[in-house]
Parts: sequence; C-alpha cells; structure tokens
Amino acid sequence: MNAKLFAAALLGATCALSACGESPEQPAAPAAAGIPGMKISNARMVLAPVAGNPAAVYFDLAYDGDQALALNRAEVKGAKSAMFHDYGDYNFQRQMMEMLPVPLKKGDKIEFKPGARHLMAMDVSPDLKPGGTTEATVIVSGGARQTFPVEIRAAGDER
Ligand SMILES: [Cu+2]
Repeated sequence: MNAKLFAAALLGATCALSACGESPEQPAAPAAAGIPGMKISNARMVLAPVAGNPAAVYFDLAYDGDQALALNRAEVKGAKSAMFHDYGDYNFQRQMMEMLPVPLKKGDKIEFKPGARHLMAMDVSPDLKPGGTTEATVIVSGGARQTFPVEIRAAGDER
C-alpha cells in the first residue's frame, strides 16, 4: 500500500467512526450564519453631504426560502441606529417615513434604492469613509438575521 492510499484508508476509518456516533456531533450552526434562502447583493451606503447626517443604505434582496417572513429591522455597523424608510404621501406631500414590515415569500426580489425603500443609518461614525466598507444586518420576524458587506460612497458618487 502506498502512503496516499494508506492516508485515505485512515480517513475512511475516521469518517466511519463518526458516522456511528463515536465522536460528538458538531453543534448546529449559529443564527449568525444567515437567513436560509436570502441573498443580498449590490449593497452600498451613500454618506450625507454634511458629516453626521443620516446616510442611506441601498441593496438588492432576493428571497428563495420556504418560510414566509417579514423584514422589519436592521442594524448598520458604525451607526448608532438604523431603520427602514419608505416614501409615502402625507399632508399632500411625498415624504420619507418609517417602512411597514415587508412580507417575504419564496421567489420575492426587492430593490432598496434611491427614492424608494431604503435603510437609513443614523449618527454615522466619522470612521465610515468613502471607499471603505462597513456591515449591515437585516432582521426578520422571529429574530433571524443576515449580515452583509456594504461599500461606502461619498454623497456625490453614483448611487
Ligand atoms: Cu430615509
């Protein structure tokens, strides 16, 4: 038997043992691993022209999970607080307001984009600079969360 074959035989023996329950099972992945079926892409934060003012976070969300969810909360690293906003008509004016929870079901695709639903980051740390990155986390009903990287852009950059 050559060395490679011998190693393979050893590995095989180890796997067989654990399959029989001789070694403790791996603990279940923590909730931080994400929301099954959720994919978030194209995430970017656009800083306010005036430092310290709220910054907007935009991203594309695709959901292909079996469980129906509602998206209602989020966090942004480097911001004291964050909340989802939408635009609506109030007092005969189109203005920004708090977003109602968004239901998610299998096959849904939602764009969080300028002039529509977006995530607003409040009290943004001066450490968040154009060209850098931060992280945002979306939280759904039931408390499952998914964290994703967010590119930071200056106020005048393409959104
Ligand atoms: Cu807003």
